[in-house]
Amino acid sequence: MRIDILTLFPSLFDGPFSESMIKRAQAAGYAEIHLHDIRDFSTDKHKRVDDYPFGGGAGMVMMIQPIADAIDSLKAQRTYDHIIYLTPDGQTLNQGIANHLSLSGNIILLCGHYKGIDQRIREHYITDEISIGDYVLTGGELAACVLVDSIVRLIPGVLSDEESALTDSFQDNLLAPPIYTRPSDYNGWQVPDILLSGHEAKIEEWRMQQAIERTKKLRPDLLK
Ligand code: 6GU
Repeated sequence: MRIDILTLFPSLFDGPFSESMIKRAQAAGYAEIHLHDIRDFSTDKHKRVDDYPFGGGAGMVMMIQPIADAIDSLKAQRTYDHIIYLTPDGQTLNQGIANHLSLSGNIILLCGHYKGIDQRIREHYITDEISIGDYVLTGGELAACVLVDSIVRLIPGVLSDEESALTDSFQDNLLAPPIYTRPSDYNGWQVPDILLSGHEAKIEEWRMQQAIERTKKLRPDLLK
């Protein structure tokens, strides 16, 4: 999968994309992530990318030209399955959306800043609008990192243990059961006996019960 990210702050992505799973996914060729500085596309002599809102009001608005030219230049090179705008008023990200997007070939992520982007970009270019939750971030960059992480780990082959994405919390609308590792007794804190029993079927049944109980208690909304 190829992911093109349009942002005013490309260096915000340096850390998250250069460690762990996303780093490995890129090195192994499963994901290609390209960062583009929106400011590079500004035709303004001062490289301005924002302007005052028509009608007045607080905050600046990201203007059409640099964003439109950036998206046009990408679309001239390949076709995109999704052109996604990260915005707090988008659809809230969930595992189903991540699963769906992980099947894409090429996607563009557009990160907004200031008060947001000119509405006409949303109307004429954007195919999906995604939020990562009901709170406000300074810009779409951190949200884009979250979205990329949630998608890339689902690309077949990226996770070392192919099983593990299947047993994630939320994959079946259930929270994951508790997990333990050695020692089985830590100063009197015991691992549940069933996990030491070697009874695979019983262990699976226990895990499913635990998952259902935890979900009922902590996230009953998932069971509806
Ligand atoms: Cl995608 N962007 C911003 N600026 N804030 C957010 C968000 C996105 N998702 C939740 N809060």
